[in-house]
Amino acid sequence: MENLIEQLKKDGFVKANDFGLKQDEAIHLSNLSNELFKKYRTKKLKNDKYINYSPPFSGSEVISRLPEHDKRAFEIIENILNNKNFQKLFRKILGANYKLRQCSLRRSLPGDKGLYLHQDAIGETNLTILLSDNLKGNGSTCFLPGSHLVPKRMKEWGIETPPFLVRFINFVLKKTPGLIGDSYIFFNRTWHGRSPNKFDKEYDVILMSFFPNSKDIPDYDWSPNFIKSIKNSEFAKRIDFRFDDYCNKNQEDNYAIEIENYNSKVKIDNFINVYFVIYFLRIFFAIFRPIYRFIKYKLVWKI
Ligand SMILES: O=C(O)CCC(=O)C(=O)O
Ligand SMILES: [Fe+2]
Repeated sequence: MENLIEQLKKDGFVKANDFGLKQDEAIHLSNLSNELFKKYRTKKLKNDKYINYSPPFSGSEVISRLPEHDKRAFEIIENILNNKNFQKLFRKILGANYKLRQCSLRRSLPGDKGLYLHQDAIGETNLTILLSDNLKGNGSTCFLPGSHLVPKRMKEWGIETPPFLVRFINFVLKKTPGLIGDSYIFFNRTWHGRSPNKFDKEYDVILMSFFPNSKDIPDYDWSPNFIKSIKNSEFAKRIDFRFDDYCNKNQEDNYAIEIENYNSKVKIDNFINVYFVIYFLRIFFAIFRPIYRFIKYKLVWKI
């Protein structure tokens, strides 16, 4: 466990298998994923305010609020949330009152060109579970190891990187290969995207996003019927974002927020790659952003 945390703190992501997920449970989730995507595609399930389906876009397809769709899926996720290893790890990185915001299915489709390199919300930390065997890491979340410790955010530099450009720095990015049921944890501050899917096959994962308890967790709704049906569960406790005076006075220290405070340093084995990427992207954008703007300006004036 300590090694795992050390590696997570060094690289910003880590493969983390032992959260008690059994093989038959992983297979159930994988079959369920196939079933749900098929049903949504053919519009046999209604798409209301709480049960969202995002049709294929940029090579991937998403179903939100997975546990609302299937009782067994809820029980499997509930078991993970109750797993002692899981709880110990998440307490250590997010503080005892960590919250769960989202739990979605993401499918990478054949021909997926990949997702741009980016960072997400402050404090956000993901658990991702593979629902397909994917030893090559095709269409898998990929990372620039150690980049969570870079003081500035990509947005401040304006260097969030589209897939065509990611190709040039591919050799320093790490994919997330594995077998069905394997899982990874990552800080969403780590520069990440999705690798292209070059095979004629879909690759599914569950993405669960956690936050340290704070009043700044972006809002998220679960349907009232679902909330009623899961009373007193660990899941219910973790999706309850109510933030009271007690919490306000007893803000927990946690690593996911610490790394936002610019005090950490990229560790030596990641240093060269991280700073190579930063300079490559900053120079690229410095040269091409003005050209792009110029072309756009010219076009606008012609019209
Ligand atoms: O589709 C993916 O693998 C990337 C997902 C992602 O960017 C995220 O969960 O924050
Ligand atoms: Fe992301």
